[in-house]
Amino acid sequence: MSLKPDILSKAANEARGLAIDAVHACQSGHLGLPLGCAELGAFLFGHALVLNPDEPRWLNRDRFVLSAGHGSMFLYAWLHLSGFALPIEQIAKFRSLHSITPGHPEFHDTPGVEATTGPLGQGIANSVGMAVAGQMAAARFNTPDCEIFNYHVVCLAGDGCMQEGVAMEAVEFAGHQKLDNLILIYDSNRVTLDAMADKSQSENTAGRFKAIEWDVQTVGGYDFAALQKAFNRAKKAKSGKPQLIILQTLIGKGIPEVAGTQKAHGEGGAKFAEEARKGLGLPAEHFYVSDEVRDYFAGHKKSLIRAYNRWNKLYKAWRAANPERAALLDGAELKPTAAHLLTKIPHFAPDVKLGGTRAAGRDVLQPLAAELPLLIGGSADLYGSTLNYIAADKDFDPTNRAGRNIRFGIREHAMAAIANGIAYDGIFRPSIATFLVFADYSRPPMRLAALSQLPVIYIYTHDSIGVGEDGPTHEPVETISALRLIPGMHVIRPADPEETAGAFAAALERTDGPTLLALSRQAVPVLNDIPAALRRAGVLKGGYIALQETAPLHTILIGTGSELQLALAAAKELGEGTRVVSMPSFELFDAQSAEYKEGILPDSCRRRVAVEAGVTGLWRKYVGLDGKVVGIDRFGLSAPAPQVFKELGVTTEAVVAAAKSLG
Ligand SMILES: Cc1ncc(C[n+]2csc(CCOP(=O)(O)OP(=O)(O)O)c2C)c(N)n1
Repeated sequence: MSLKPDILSKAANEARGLAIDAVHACQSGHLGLPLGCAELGAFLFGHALVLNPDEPRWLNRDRFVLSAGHGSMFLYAWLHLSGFALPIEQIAKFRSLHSITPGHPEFHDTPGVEATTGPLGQGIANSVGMAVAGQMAAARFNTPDCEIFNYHVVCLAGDGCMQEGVAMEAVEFAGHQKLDNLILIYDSNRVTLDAMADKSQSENTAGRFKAIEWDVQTVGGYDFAALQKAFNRAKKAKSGKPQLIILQTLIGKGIPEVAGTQKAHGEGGAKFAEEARKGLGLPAEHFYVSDEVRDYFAGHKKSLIRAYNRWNKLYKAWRAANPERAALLDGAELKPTAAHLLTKIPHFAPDVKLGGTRAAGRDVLQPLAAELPLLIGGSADLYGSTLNYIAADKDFDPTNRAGRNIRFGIREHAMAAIANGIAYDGIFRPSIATFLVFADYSRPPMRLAALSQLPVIYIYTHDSIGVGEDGPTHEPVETISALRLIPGMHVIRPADPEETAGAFAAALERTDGPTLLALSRQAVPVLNDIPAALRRAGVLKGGYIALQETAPLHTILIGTGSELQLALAAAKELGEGTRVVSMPSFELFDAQSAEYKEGILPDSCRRRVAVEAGVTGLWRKYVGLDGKVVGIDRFGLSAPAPQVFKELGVTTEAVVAAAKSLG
């Protein structure tokens, strides 16, 4: 379809009107970006993006990510105008309870929203993840005569996103990986929140991006022909580089009282709504959209659906001609059960000698990767330690887009945000790895994965003071508890190889949120006294009886991860009335029925001791005020691991003493 600047220009002003009215109605929100980028919105949603508003998750859609999530009214206005299931009443309910137009875009709330954004910079990294997924999808599913996947990822970001460290990590990775299906549009309006941007930045953005192997164009924000030229060039570039378009805009354009200043960033301009509406040539009616604009977008939607139908025909032919690839792609919809996955993992030999549950993880991962070809992995330069390399496959890189192992470099924050992007994209299942203590470096996207219910798997190793010689900088003590506090995050800390098998199966079964697997560096004994099937199945319940008392119950010891062995050893000394509960996952245990939980931790037995090599606070919910926790409420020490455990009092003797002290 040819470019229609006149009607797009009219649509841009009407979108400005929607943003002004919505922000005015709730007296909050951000006008600066929706007003400053209105022409870009008209161009993208009224001309350039390949989408199907009736099928928002169409596999080959262009992905549009609003990284500057505070400008959410930009997205809502354009999703509304272009015919997504976002009616005008929802625009009028912007930011109100139970609307589908929350303050910042949320993945599950609104059709057409590709990613939850708002924490600045995340959306850029999410887009990089989507671009990775797009490259992988093309490599694994396209055939020489049939291009099923050729989508682009388009991201709109402001100064704030560009300043964030996570964005820098991600764009460096994108340049290195030559992700030429990625178009980043930088809303360069020279304003941030508090002040003009030159108060906090003086960089040469074009120079910065060129230095990290991006192509860069600069274009005025209000010239449709120039926008089209730049966008087409970016889409068709043969350089093999990701594409940056620096868009020169005027923040708050349309409200002259504030435009071009930081006063335009938020809701400040809303008080000039009536004058602004007049200045934009809009009638007094609020939430107004003209018939011409409606007709134009209705026509545009029809042409998008025609293109979608053409693709669908191609897709059907491709499915018929490539049944194996089609079946592989259908795997994106499959929900494997843990029980099924466990049948694929051979049992470990009772006398197996392994270097920690991380090594068990390595062995468990391989058959699962064979069973789930869309499972991919990555590590932040620690494959040698995290041991999560998918051995049957190779690296993902510009010469091998089908590779299932991603070398993220030492970029933990971007790694986790890129993994979110891969999960948002909807085709591949991402897992990533680093040392557990560096979860703090990847925590913001982990929180967003939980909020957005993304099934990302974190294989984080070196999970305690068992790290030993590397010392307190590398020994997580509070990290596991901190992760357990994220609503919706499942944390699983298995005790031995069979529990590790259960943990991986539980993580892969989950499709509605992220799972962290906390694995040990140091060797752990194989807990052969507990039947292997119970060790596996018990993990799926979060907690289970690892040692049944043989006399009337008088004490319950609760252990997790590498400390379960301490509880088991202590039980031998404490006598026949002692029960040991293995508790690899609080979240899975808490989700069990009241009867199940009562069966494991009967209310009648208050003599309880929990042991974990970490901070003690959260264990109170299982031991109560009457019980005791053997743990570590301080930082670790640099020494061989057995000495550190002893020095910090995480020992069998300490568990025995704690139990005896309960009287
Ligand atoms: C990680 C993070 N830090 C701070 C904020 C609060 N915040 C929202 S918008 C903004 C300024 C962003 O400036 P810019 O990207 O230039 O947006 P514009 O003013 O152009 O709308 C800030 C600091 C945030 N949303 N996320």
